[in-house]
This record gives sequence, structure tokens and C-alpha cells, in this order.
Amino acid sequence: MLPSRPGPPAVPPARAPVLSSEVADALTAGRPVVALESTLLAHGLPRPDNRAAADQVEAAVRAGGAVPATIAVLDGVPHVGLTPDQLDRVCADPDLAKLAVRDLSVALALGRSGATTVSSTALLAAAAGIGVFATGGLGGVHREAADTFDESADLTTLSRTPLLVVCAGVKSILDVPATLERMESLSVTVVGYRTTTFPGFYVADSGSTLDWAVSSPEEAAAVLAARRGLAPGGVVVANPLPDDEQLDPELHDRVIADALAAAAQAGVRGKAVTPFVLEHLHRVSQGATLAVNVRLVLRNAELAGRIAAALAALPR
Ligand code: PSU
Ligand code: MN
Repeated sequence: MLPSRPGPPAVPPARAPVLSSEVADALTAGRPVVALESTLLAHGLPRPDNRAAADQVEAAVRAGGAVPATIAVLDGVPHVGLTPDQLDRVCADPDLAKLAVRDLSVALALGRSGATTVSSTALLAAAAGIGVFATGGLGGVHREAADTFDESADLTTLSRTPLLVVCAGVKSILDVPATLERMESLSVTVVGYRTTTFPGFYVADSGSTLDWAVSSPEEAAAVLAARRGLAPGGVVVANPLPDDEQLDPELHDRVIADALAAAAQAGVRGKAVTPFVLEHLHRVSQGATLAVNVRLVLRNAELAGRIAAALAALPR
């Protein structure tokens, strides 16, 4: 018999998510927690104003009645709930990576840092035992996807991850009807919050409609609870801006077309498209898109806080 060889030098196993003490205490006690992504801070909002937005979003979750858990990977460690110093780092580093699910394993293994997208935030939140997540807009099917195959991993992750995401629809640069079709194929549950009009991120109406609406945080929580007992995968709650808080729809159509043309002209592709386009929009609209972007994230964070509170109140 061959002598048993000592194993190869061990590569340390990937770290389980590290929970902040506030998040850990809340989860242990069954109190409501809402996960927040860091890509929208690091790659969606301009520095240095993104740092104040990070605090405002966490405060909005608290106003809704839950503990905020912003998620990012720092030096190879996935963190669920960030300290003020860690939020400083996420918001200040211009070279921070953008980590979707497939990138997480590399960052963890090689000790890298990065902001988490909807897909990787959802995965880490679910691993930590968090059921509710707030963001701005989901990724989805890009216009031209028939040629480029550019479809966000957000969709496939939501088809497998038992979590409720509050958003203002999908990113406005996407093909919205195609994204809704893909969510149907992937069996992602989608409900409007007090509307069957699917919101268009900066604008209240994307032009697409939904089959279902929920009328309260309790109903939204009940849909997630029912889904969990039934099939893997998540629930999207689409929360539109009120008409008087949206971006002027005419300005919207003009600046989006302009930004997409600029991205095509500059040859920007793949995961760089969204940061490029958002920066362009904020500039050509003279900050109008930025103000609306922050407002819709705050509204989603507060609603997510209420839904998490309703979920925590359900009998287990
Ligand atoms: N929507 C925004 N700003 C953003 C994003 C979405 O208004 O920064 C981010 C989210 O983190 C989302 C990601 O998960 O873009 C999707 O990127 P991609 O299309 O490259 O998959
Ligand atoms: Mn993409």
C-alpha cells in the first residue's frame, strides 16, 4: 500500500460571512434585519457624496423598524453589517472591485476587497439568515442582449435565493419587457407595491404591467413566507416613486438615449456599462438623476424595514 501522503499545503477555506455584533444580536433574537448592497454606493453614486447616502439608507431601514446590514467583501472576508470605518473604505476606494456571485469566490480566496451587487448581496444575506433586502434597481436584460448576451446574474440568483428584494423596478437602461419575461421563465415572483404598474426606476411607470400587487408590508411578508414553503427562489417587490417625486419623463427619455449612445461610442461593455451610464446621466442631468436615485433607494430601504418587521412578527 502506498504510504499516505501528507495533504497538499492547505488553502484556507473561504470565510463564512462575518456578522456585525448588532446584526448578529438581532438575528439571534429574531428581530428584523434588512440587507443592503454596496455596489450602488461604490459604483452607482459619486464619491464623496456616496458616504452620506450610505448613512441615510441605513437610517431609512431603522425608520422602517429594522436593523440595516450593508454587505461588502473586505480583504477576502465577507462582512454583513459594516462599521463606519468599513463604510468609509467602501465609499472612498476608486479601485474597489464590483463583485457578482461568480467573483465572490476569487475575492474570498485571494483576499481581495469589493462591493457586492444584488446577486452577491442576496447570496451572502441568505447565508446569514436575512430574508429582506433593499436596493435601487435590479440588473436584468440589456437592450441589444440578443447580440451581446448581456443579462445580469441578478436574475438567476433571485431564481434560487429565498429572499425578498424591494426595488424601484430594474435599471432604466435595460430592456424592461424582456427582463420581466426572463423573471417569468426563472419563476421569480414579482409583485407591485400598491400598484400593478411596473416602475421604471427614475420614473413611476416603465410601460409594463404586473399581474399582482400587495397592499401592505404584512401582505409582502406573507408572500415571501408562502414562497419559502414552496420553491427555491425569491420575491421582488416593485415600489414606484410617487408621480411628483419622479424624474421628468421627457428628460428621462432624452438623457437615457444620450447615455446609451455615449456608452456605445466609448465601446464600454459588460459590467462597466452601468457605472459609466450612471455617471453620464448624473452629469448631463446636472444632478437630477442622482437626487432621484438617492430618493428611491431611501424609500425602498424604509419599506424593506417595514416588511422585515412584518416578517419577524409572523408565527414560525
Ligand atoms: N442599479 C442602479 N445602480 C447600480 C446597480 C443597479 O441603479 O449600481 C448595480 C446593482 O448592484 C446590480 C448591478 O446588482 O448594478 C448589476 O450589474 P450588471 O448589470 O453588471 O449585472
Ligand atoms: Mn452585465
